[in-house]
Amino acid sequence: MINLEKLITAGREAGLFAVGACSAQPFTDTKRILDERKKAGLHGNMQFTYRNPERSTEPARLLPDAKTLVVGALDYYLPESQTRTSSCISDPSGRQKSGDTQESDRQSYGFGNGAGGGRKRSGDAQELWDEQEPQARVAAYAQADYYTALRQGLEKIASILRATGYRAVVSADENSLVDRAVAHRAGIGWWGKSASILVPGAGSMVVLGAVVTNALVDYEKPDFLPDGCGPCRRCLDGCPTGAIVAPGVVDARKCLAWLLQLDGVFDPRFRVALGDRIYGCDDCTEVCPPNRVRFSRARRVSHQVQLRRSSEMKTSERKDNKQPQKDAQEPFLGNSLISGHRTESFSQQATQDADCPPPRPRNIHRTKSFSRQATQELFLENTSRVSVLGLLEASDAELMADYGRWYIPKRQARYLRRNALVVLGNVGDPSQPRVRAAVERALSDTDPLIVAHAIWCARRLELPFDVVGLKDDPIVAAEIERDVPQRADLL
Ligand code: B12
Ligand code: SF4
Ligand code: SF4
Repeated sequence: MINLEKLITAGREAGLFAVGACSAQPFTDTKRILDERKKAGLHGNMQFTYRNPERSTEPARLLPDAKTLVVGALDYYLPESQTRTSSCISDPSGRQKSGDTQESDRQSYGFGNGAGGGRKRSGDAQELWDEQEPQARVAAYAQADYYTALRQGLEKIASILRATGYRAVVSADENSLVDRAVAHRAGIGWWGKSASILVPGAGSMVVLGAVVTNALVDYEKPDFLPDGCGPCRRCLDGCPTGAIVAPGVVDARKCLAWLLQLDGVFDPRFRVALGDRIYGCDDCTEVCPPNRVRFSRARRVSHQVQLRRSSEMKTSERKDNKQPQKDAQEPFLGNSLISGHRTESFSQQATQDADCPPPRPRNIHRTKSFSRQATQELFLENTSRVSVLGLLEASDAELMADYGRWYIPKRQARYLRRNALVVLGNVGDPSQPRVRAAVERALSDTDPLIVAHAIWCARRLELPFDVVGLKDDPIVAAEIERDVPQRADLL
């Protein structure tokens, strides 16, 4: 019998926000739901856990004598004012660092600046964006490789189990488990109406995974956390496409996060709603009060830090200033949860902060140059935004090198261009020569998928267009016939 507290300590030291445990019995309800939703078409042709619901809901398929699931959640909300504590991120050699996280630690795991972060760099590299340049948004969970950090945390737990003679397999964001169902059973969080698991203290901005083991762990049977949503239904009302068709039920056919990952023609009904999103969608996350409380607190902390810094600057010249300085980077939340037990309730009292807008990327640098090099640097530098024109100007190899860790349909770069053309139609400025050049280039592409979306983009930007070679291709012909909603700002 393994002591759960030991596993919790190891997981938390390795950066996990919450750790819990539950039995590895099959998830029969989840299997039934997967089958029902698949039958009703709500899966929108997704594979993932829908490919083989039986396999995804039976932990014993991963480990034949599985007895326990040790579940971990990694907090992926990184406001500018808060850096991860050192224990979250070990360096590539596995050595744990002490003290506050340094910028270099964050970079070593691809933790860019997240939403709104901005690292000062020297020389020209800081001048990257033109103020007119169309930008596309990347959802927060994809702004860095959080799954690697999550798996490392879980591996730490697995290594303890293995060292004690047990078998342990890590699964996070794979198709072998339904991660939310596992986290829910372990009492890590409640099931939000958005369908996401909300962890007290972190909200829904966590990624989830588990260690499947044949060890018996001495956890008390966890209770399901009580519903923390109450009467709130902001996510249902705030979803731009109405994809949350009932509390906890997402119709993937309408979900922008899925439509960006689906192959074929981008569903014309949702192109305008796509707005400037290029990967993932954060609307149901951003409207959610428990998350907004965090944005609001981060703003306050950031403001306090700025005030403190400016006051420190003013007093630094005074040699007699011996005031103790509070650590500006101290985490303002977190590590309050052990084994799924709540120490902070986030339900409706959170709404006092709920009107704080979500953080938006700042530090968008400006330049007269639009090189792809700049796009790439921006992707590394400020991973919440990417250059739409940069995407359309890059080669396949460059796109896959830069964005290959995203889920790209069929691993084909043309889908990044397809999505970029829809975004360009929504946010591009047709008076810009570089925008017109990108549309013209796409119109003369040899790939009907690109030509079809370039036609939509040209129409949306109210640019004249001419299709030469592919008029008879069915998807191009359909696009020529299509009515395209006009952009109010261009009228
Ligand atoms: C396929 C998939 C998607 C698909 C489909 C999402 C979906 N809702 O099914 C798409 C591409 C759209 C997607 C989007 C996102 N995803 Co995703 N995705 C997955 C994946 C690979 C499988 C999910 C799955 O099995 N869905 C099947 C359906 C049936 O599950 P479900 O929608 O959760 O349905 C459950 C509830 O309805 C619940 N339930 C039943 N009755 C009731 C009644 C009520 C009242 C309630 C509240 C619930 C409830 O039971 C159902 C079955 O378990 C998992 C990784 C994994 N292996 O588990 C990540 C995962 C679910 N995704 C994740 C994330 C972060 C996201 C996004 C936030 C990313 C983004 N910003 O774009 C969005 C959120 C969209 C949303 N509102 O769900 C995280 C979720 C973390 C969390 N805190 O919950 C996961 C767990 C990845 C990970 N390992 O961390 N995702
Ligand atoms: S990810 Fe976006 S489109 Fe999908 S359910 Fe959430 S708000 Fe709706
Ligand atoms: S927006 Fe409201 S209803 Fe939706 S998950 Fe968040 S708290 Fe629950």
